[in-house]
Amino acid sequence: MNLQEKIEDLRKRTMSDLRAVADEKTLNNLRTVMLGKKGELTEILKGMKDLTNEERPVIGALANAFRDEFGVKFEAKKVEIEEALMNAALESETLDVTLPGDVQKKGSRHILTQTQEEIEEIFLGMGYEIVDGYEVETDHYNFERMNLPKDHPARDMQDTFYITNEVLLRTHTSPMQARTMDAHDFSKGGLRMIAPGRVYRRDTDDATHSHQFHQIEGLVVDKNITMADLKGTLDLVMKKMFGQDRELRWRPSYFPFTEPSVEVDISCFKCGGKGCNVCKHTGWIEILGAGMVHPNVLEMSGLDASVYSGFAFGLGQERIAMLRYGINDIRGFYQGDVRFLEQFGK
Ligand code: 2NM
Repeated sequence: MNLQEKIEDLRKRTMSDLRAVADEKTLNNLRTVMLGKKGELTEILKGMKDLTNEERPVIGALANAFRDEFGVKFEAKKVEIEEALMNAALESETLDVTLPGDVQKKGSRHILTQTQEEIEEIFLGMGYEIVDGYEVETDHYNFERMNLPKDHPARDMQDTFYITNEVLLRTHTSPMQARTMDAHDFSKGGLRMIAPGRVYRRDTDDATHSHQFHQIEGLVVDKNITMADLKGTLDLVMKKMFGQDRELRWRPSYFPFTEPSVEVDISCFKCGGKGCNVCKHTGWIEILGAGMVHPNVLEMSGLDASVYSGFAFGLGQERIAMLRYGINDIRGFYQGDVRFLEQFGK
């Protein structure tokens, strides 16, 4: 077999091998066998220098044509293999994007949480800090510091869940007010805070009473705080919550921790004051209690009550939500019945 025939033979074998190749590894091996350092075509090209001047152009042209053809067919085969791989992957990994997805049922915030957060936003906007804290409290912070002496009727065993003589479930969020006043550095300015959270009272549960419920109490202490600040603040907050055309009615009241104390009513947001079922035909809705912080309460936090004064208020979250949404049984808040909860989904 002369060289020319050898090349032709190699070319035929190679092209046939190339056609048979079905994977990338075999394809690359074939290239190594042909064009690698010791490849068959490489050997032929290396042998060119031993050829006669007549042979060299003929064999050279043949070998080069073969190398070019191999290059082209090699690339074509490579693409063919890649496409086959891609098609196989597409075939085995088919995904019907038109299938309906798994519908995720979306929950929503509890209506009490929504109520609390809405009120928090209003007070945050006025520079108040939001403080939450212990539900298990000491007699000292829950009562003593709120100007409730040991023999005060509000400390009656009937009304409070005691754990020991000194430890109890808080009956209001006021203990957090006392704790925050204690920690506040009044040399850097006054205190503006609200304390939202769960409180506990010994009571028989019915449509309007629960042994645990939620409050928000507010407290502002600074120099020169007057009842005008209390009135202006609550007027603004009630209008934001119940509508700009609300009127506020202030009635004298009594709390041990404030003096003077007031009960605040708002004009009915449903009938505007004419009388309806929401306001029990009075035109007014009792909405919160408030007052000027009792000097004793200030003094017990180390403040000079002749220099500092403050106002405080407290409201019930359940009561607000019940009024606004026409909820007539407080127990609905705590039962977790989806039919109740989803009415307030946002
Ligand atoms: C109310 C009504 C009136 C009140 C008082 C205080 C504190 F800590 F300053 F003494 N906190 N909250 C307060 C005053 C709460 O709830 C109906």
